[in-house]
Amino acid sequence: MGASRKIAGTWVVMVAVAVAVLSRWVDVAEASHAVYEHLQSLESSNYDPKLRTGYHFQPPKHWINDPNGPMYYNGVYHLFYQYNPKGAVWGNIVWAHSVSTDLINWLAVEPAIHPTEPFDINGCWSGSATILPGNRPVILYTGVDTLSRQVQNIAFPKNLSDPYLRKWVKPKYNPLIQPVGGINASSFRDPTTAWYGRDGRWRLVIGSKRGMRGEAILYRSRDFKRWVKAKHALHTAGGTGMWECPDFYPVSIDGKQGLDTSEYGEGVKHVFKVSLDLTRYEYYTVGTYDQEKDQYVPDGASPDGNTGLRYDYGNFYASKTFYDAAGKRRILWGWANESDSVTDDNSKGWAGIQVIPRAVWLDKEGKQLVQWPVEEIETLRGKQIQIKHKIVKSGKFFEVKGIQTAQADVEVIFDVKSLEKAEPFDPSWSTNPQGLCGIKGGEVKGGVGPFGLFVLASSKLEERTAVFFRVFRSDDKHVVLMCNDPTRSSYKSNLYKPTFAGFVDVDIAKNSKISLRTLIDHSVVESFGENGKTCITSRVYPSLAVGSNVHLFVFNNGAEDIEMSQLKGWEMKNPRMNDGEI
Ligand code: DQQ
Repeated sequence: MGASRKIAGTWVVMVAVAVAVLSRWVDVAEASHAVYEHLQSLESSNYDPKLRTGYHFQPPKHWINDPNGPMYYNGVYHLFYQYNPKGAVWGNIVWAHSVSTDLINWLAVEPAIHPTEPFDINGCWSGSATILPGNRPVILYTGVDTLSRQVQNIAFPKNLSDPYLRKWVKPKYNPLIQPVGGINASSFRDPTTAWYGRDGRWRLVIGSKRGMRGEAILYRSRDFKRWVKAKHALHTAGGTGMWECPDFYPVSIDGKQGLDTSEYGEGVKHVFKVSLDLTRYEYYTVGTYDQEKDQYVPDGASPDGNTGLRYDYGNFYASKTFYDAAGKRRILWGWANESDSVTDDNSKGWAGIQVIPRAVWLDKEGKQLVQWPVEEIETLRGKQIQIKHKIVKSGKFFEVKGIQTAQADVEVIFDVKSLEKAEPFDPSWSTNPQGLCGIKGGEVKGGVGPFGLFVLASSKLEERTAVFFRVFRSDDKHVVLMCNDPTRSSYKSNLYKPTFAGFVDVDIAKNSKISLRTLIDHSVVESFGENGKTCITSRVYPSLAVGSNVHLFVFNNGAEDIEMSQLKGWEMKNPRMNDGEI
């Protein structure tokens, strides 16, 4: 069978495959997370530090999932997140809470929301923060009530003069919004940040589904207390299943500056993102929001569903953005689950991290977003090396020496001198970059590429994760694939080691150069292709390439020589990471 036929597939087949592959740790049911009752409250006797991240957001122990209600308030960044205080698998969820003044150093404060009331006694699930006029922050979250219905609740800070907003109160008039009028009570969750319309009404959406149609159900309110369901959803799409963690926000058509969630009008486009429970990946569209009709319509080039655009083509889910009024930017947080086995998660005593927060803005051409790690992360850069103008010959690799790279930030620019040997591109590959990377991984020789980095590698390359580009020639242009191939990342066999990939929207024939930045942190590799146009996060668990035995290589498995015009690498220091409560 031809390669193209192998990876061609309909929506249904792709979903079925994704579900089958992912169901080894994900229960694709209405609860959306696998439930391991016997492990939920099992304290680990040790908290294995070996592959813990050094500068990614992580509590000292136990399970974390979705980032919740990120906000900037009176000089402090707040990050809440779904947390199991008793074990390293999903369960017993509370809204854990950390604060920071720089998005890098975090202090843990007490959890903000616990299941205590009839309207949330069976779960305090994801939600968002909104800053109301008069500088008053509120949280909207999903509660699972005594009848196991998903309802939407509100919570307020108890004391606005506490700089860390440690205590939160839930008014007795909760729940604010209930699943009535035909709404499926077990598929009704994750309220967005609210936005304020020109007609004096607040709006928010809640993720849901009707049959297999994903829905963003819209509610309006004048007083933030009484919410009325709109006649039409803000947006829906057939065949996409449950929409978890919707996010809806404006972006400027010009420049990197972020916009407050209520901005509307000239010079503004909108972004709508959902986390698809069916595939456990996220997709977004860029489009137009008509506030009179309260409808969002994606642009033509921006498909809904699993062929659409992704913030990140790797292990990244349940993300949420917020407007950072201090930095005048929109910041994205996303959750990277483990790819390790549940037994190993349990014996490590920890599971899940948040990726490095990223500034996000609309690309110049208006068709996609661009993301870049917040600049504050650069304050962690320590010892540096730089290499310039090195030819990487066909089939060769070399080691980057001079810094430790278990915890590093690496920026590299490749110069592609000739595209003559680029492999032909089969058009049927165009909707499945991940499948293409699966058959043309880092070891498979090509024409122009694969070229890139072997990160978290052992000294003799027995273990390595390949992050690379591969250039194809199609009828009228060149197609650039960016790929993360962890198939040789570890000797351990019980790991989930999928190849992850996305295409990079770059005119390589015109530019000739392409850039790659990779944040390496023990068991996570976060890569940004062509200045943040395509991003891939991958979790890996080497057994040899650990600590001071981690190496970094540049490789080229293509027939064409490549010039590495520049490589800069920095060791990354440890920030304060939730090491004790305030
Ligand atoms: N996680 C939360 C839900 C959300 C899901 C529960 C997404 O609110 O839909 O922990 O990961």
